[in-house]
Amino acid sequence: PSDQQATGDSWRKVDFNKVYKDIAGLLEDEDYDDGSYGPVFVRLAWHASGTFDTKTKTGGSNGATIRFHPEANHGANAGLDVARKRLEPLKKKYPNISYGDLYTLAGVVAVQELGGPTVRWRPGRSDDKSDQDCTPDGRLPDAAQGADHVRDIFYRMGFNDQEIAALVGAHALGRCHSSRSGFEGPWNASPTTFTNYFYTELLEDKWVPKKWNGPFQYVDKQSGQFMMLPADIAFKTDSQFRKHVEKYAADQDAFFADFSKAFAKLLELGVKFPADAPVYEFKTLE
Ligand code: DDH
Repeated sequence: PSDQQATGDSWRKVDFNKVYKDIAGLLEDEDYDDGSYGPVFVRLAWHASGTFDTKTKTGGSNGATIRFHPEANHGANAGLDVARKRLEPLKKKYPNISYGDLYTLAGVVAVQELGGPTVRWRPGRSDDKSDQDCTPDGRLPDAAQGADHVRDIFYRMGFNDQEIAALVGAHALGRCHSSRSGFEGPWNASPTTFTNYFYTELLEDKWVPKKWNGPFQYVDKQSGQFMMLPADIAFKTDSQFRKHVEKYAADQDAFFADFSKAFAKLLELGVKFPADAPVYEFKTLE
């Protein structure tokens, strides 16, 4: 599936409003997870981009190296083949779109169509032809660790504490799969709607260690239905992160505005866009 590359100016031939609609058409599937591929599309866009390193200027969504072994098989990327396979027919339909543009646009479509903010997005990423620029393992966060590790990882990408706290609000969406990360469960009761519930659940529920044979994680004491990763709990225990968490829990509009900016920045890390690349603000479908 990864044999075709779109490079150079080929994106100019693509009608991205059509691609947006076609991606939106791939979101719903009652037989998959909670009924939507949206959450795993958001995770694909994030993992394709979050490998960026400000010092060496390597990684990021340009090149779409996440398609290639060994990066595709890094532990953090387990399960993302599901999202790539779901999007592959659109690469066939629009051969001039690069994988890097397709994967990042899928994240934007999912955020918007699941009820989140509009996210500014630009085309112009080029596909690598081989695995030579795959990033080393370990550039994405390890969920078993705490605030220091989370800062190391996201400062390397060029984010500050406020932006990190805004980005992790994406954990309103989707769930953990024991078959992928080892962790299990959704963060809240509406995993296919983009909300500020990551923050409200984090602050309002009592989180206790889950009793099971799997990796150490938290479960809400009251219902036992929802989960938090050790790295999620760091946003409550670390006072600098918590400041932002409290704001986003109290003010969904502030969260949406800050998430939109930080997510757009994430998807563009390390990408050199042509000077005349248009900036899209897609209209959410009805
Ligand atoms: Fe995440 N995330 N993430 N995450 N993430 C997982 C699922 C999802 C961490 C670990 C995990 C972000 C930050 C962090 C989404 C979006 C984002 C899973 C479970 C783990 C583990 C995977 C599985 O088993 O299927 C850690 C650690 C961090 C951190 O340290 C901050 C960010 C920044 C985003 C983002 O999009 C901006 C989404 C969406 C999911 C749900 C995927 C799904 O299939 O459902």
